[in-house]
Amino acid sequence: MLGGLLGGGAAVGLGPSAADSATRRRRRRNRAPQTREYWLQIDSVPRDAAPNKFDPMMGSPITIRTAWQALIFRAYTPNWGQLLPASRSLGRNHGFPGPILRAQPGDTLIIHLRNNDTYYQEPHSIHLHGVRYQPPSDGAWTSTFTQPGTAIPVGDSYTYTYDVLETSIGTWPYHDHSVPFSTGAGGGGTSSPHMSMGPTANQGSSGQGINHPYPVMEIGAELGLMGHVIIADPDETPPDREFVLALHELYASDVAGLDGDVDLFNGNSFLGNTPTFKAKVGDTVRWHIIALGVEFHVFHVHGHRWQSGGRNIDSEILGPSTSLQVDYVEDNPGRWLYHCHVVEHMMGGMVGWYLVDS
Ligand SMILES: [Cu+2]
Repeated sequence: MLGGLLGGGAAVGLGPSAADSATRRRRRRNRAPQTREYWLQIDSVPRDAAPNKFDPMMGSPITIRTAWQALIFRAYTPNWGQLLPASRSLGRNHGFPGPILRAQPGDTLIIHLRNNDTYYQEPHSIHLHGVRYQPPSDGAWTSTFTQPGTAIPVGDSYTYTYDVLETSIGTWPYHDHSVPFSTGAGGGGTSSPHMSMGPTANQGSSGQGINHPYPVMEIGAELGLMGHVIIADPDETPPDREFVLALHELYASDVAGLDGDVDLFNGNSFLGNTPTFKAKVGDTVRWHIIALGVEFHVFHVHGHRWQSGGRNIDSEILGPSTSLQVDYVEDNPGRWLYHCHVVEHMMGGMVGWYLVDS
């Protein structure tokens, strides 16, 4: 994957800061708070989760359908002038997952979001975990309690503002939290977990004949509208390697064009199609992992262990909207697998390569 963020990294010192807690508090107090502004746009793009059409784990061709019409967040220059290039800060900025939103405690985070969903023509929003905000920056739609920023119409934009606190340090998900497609903004609707939408039913909710009987909450996130919020500890040395990973599924009952459910790492499925992460012995490594959807997952890296809750482990559970930071110093060269240890998910494509040079 990309440069410093997803492959090479700056050569930085290892180990914890020598500063005591009083010095740390002083350093944080002395750090000038920043305003971090992002110009995000929602776009719709065709996506194939398994473009290689071959699964090296099973040694067999991929015959199930893995293409869908995705919705993605991407970051632009101010006033949505130009798409920003990939960078260590943003990640690949190709939408799978969305751009990394970064800040530090004391900062103000501002997100200008424009809805360019010309395919589904649905209202959308953004909802961040981990930061503090007032209700008008919640982005969470309900039919009975209406607020600005919960259902941005196509072609329109909205600005959200967040306070980044000490308790915000860590890795968090963000995602679309707007209308179930069949109801439209402010609409009603039923609550069954199944609906049909996508290329065969893409007329949008704005009076163009969409008539799904079973709307799904957070369907925008299922189609791809998700990403990572990473709030750094200003007293901590950044890791040499940062790997961002988003776990979720596409359900054939929700997404038109599929003949079965698809299990995804960063919008890709099956070994050789999913991201290949790289490190070398001696690197400090941090995985930033989020999960969305309805499934629970078990993140596992072969040949490695890390600390969690005072224990050494090599597998860790995460459920919908939870996140993990997995930290270790790389000590084991080789070609390794990382995967979800729910076997059905691994067989469904939640598996990738992790390559460590000596
Ligand atoms: Cu899983």
